[in-house]
Amino acid sequence: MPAGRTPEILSRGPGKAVTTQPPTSVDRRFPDGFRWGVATSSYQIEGAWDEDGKGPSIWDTYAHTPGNIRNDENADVANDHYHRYEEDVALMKSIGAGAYRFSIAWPRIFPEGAGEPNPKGLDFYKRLVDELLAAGIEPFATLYHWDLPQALHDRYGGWQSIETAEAFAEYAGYVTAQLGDRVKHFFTINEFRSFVEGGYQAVDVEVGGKTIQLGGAPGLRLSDSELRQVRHHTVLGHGLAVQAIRAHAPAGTKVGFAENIHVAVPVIDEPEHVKAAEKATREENAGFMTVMLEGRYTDAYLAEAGGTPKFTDDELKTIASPLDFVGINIYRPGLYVEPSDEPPGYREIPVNASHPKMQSSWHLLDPEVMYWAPKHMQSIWGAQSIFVTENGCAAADVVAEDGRIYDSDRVMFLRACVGQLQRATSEGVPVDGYFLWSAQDNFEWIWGYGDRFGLIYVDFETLERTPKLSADWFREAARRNAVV
Ligand code: GBH
Repeated sequence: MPAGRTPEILSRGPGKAVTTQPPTSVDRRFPDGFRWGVATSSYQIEGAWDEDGKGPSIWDTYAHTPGNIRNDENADVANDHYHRYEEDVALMKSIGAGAYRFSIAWPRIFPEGAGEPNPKGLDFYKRLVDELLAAGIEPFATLYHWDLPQALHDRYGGWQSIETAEAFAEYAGYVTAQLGDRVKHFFTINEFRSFVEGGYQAVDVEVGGKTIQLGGAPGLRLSDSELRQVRHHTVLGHGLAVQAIRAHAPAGTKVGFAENIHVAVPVIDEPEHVKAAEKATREENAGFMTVMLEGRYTDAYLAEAGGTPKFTDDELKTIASPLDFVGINIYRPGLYVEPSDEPPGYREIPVNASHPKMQSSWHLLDPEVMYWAPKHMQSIWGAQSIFVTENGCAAADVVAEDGRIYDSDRVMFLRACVGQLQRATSEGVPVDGYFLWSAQDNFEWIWGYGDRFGLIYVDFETLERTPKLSADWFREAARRNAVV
């Protein structure tokens, strides 16, 4: 086609200009009151690992042990957020975030895991929350994002023992009573699946010619039956914490979990296939989400290798304590299924080697998970308030000569994901907010500082922060409350 000519498909007959759409077509908007937030976690950004009376966590210990983290990095300083939180809140405001999901480091509050609280640790979160509220950013706090007090690991073997679940509830009751005047939404535990499977049954992985353990702290290699008991203690810890929060936090405090849903995606959007995907999602999450929402382990889960975990009916009731909302972290498809005439009524299908990926080695790309995950939460468990507590991707970000960071691949990823989320809300799926992972580049666990997930670029030499192109995209989406 000669340059300068309007392609046939764009012209509306002779002489008529192409009519441009209004800035946001109504059908791409989210419901009123939808929250646009960003997320982080304590160990990944705070630094100040031994300041103001903080006790060590299992992640301090793990990262200080050579060979555990790619390139032997640690988060002793990380983003130095502990000292730069005012700047970080201002940056969040400038990129248009209306909500912020952060986590509280348990060993700052109880350096020994239990017993005497440390007022200076608590004070940091009070100052942070005051700063957020002054900036018009709504705080959402996660109580456990994997940085278990080392003392509890030494004393009880961490989540291997019920004592850790009980200590978690005590900490949850205390900290929500202290912060409940200014924080209205709490998440108990972040990604049960990731820290349990990864931390308590580690497996080796080859990275750049060396072998490291996939998963992370505490880096144990338990048997299947031991692992099943650990899972049980974490969901019990969640349930006990919910009860402690109801007992001690101010009335009206809202609580839920934040789990990485292992979501089954139907390849074909047709009722039989969708039903197969719902069955698979329920079974795939049996040890965590399903028991928290149903108060029972599925028969298939109880029959699996490793035997039945030890539990009582009372514990099951506690585990399924009523919640105000559910939080789901959504990054990748968990599995693809098709219907089957054989029990259990679905069949997992292999993932093609050519399946597209984002930068992290585990990060298979399929934006439709942002549609199916909340949709399944509603259709399987009748969820009435859903938050997407994390979604985002790592990208190979570099600072261009003009000083900017052109992460067009992240913009593509976000637009596609948020588009599918909007498809769900437009069908009436009750999603009340979206938290992008992450506010800033940070310490990505065993992968160290290589996998950048931020809307804001961080130079880890100077700790200078620079919003990326994707931050512009986020600000505009939040401003219009729509897919842009
Ligand atoms: C979340 O985990 C975390 O909550 C957050 O702290 C983290 O920084 C962020 O997402 C980005 O990773 O068996 O190959 O899938 C993300 C999900 C689950 C990814 C466990 C890695 C193990 C490797 N993670 N998964 S694999």
